[in-house]
Amino acid sequence: MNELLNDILFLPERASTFADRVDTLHYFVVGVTMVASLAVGTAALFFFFRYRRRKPAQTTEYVVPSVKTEFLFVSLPLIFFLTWFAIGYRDFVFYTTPPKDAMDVYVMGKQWMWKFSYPEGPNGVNVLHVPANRPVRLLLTSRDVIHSFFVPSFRIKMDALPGRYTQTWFEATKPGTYQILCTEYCGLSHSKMLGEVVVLSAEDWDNWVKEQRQGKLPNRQDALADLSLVPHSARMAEQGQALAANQGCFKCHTVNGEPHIGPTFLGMYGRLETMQTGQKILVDEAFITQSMMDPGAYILAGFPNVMPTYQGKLTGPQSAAIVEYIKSLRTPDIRTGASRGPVYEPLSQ
Ligand code: HEC
Ligand SMILES: [Cu+2]
Repeated sequence: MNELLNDILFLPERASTFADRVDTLHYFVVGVTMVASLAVGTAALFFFFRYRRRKPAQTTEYVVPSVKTEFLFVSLPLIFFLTWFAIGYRDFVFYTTPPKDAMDVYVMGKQWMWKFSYPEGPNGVNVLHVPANRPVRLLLTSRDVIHSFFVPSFRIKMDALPGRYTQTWFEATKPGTYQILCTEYCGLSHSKMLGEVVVLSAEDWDNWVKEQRQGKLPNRQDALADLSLVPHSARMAEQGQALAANQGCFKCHTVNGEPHIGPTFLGMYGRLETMQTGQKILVDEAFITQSMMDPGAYILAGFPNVMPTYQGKLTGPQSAAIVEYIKSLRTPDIRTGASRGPVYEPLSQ
């Protein structure tokens, strides 16, 4: 039945947990509107003939509709619209909330390819390997212009923006190969910016990870070329640590829990920070990246606005590596508390 409906509406295969939800709502909306427009069309045709003007002098009698019919005409569509909204809202929450145990993959779009890096090391160009039946969270960014990551069979689509992270997630339901398209016009070869997601069974996935560890992927060097500052074999967090040292982050940030000119990196990820404006922000990948690219956008309460911007100094994979490094400094004890103030009083006070 579902396959037939897919064919009628020319929908692509459904291969993620999200696809079923999207399509159910889609069928519901399309089905109801089709039935409704058919009913309106038939009624119109019927009225043309039944109430056509028969004599030149014929007049139409004045009709006063009952409150009941008026009520019916208002409430019936309203009920449908509200139901669609409720289902859509429920699915939206599902779609925007990656499960806590999701596996992270960094995605970088650039003219005209997709690069994927896993926190554990392996990298890929245009081919994303993931295990079936496991949630995967994608952290997307772009090296140049806006791109958009679209996997029709998963019904997911998310923009990749330069200097910023966006996220989306999916759980693939069956092993296979699925197409990735860029859906934001991004220049000359936009239409050739294609990739594929290879969904592997649990066993194949384990084998693939083992193979990657042994460095058998042919384009591995190529994918890591962006991280030229650090040895190619290092894991992402280690690469991040080397980059942070190289970029002078440790002049202002410690990793032992002590505040310095800036807040400590220890336990920073996942902390609920208070800004000078009183606004509270949860420190996630997007916020850490924004702090590096545009540090003046949000200033932490109790700290001076002295952090330089790293926009243009760090490539996408480099800032992803630093984010991964800061994430690796999670500690359960320090995580929930707010940052303490700086060790010195800022000059302006
Ligand atoms: C000149 C000192 C200085 C340098 C160098 C510096 N920072 Fe900062 N950083 C700060 C200060 C001060 C703050 C707090 C004020 C603010 O929010 O801008 C901060 C805030 C941050 C935040 C937000 C912290 C939070 O808890 O929300 C992050 C993330 C961050 N820095 C990362 C980095 C990284 C990564 C580097 C190196 C690439 C770096 N910083 C280099 C001084 C510095
Ligand atoms: Cu693109």
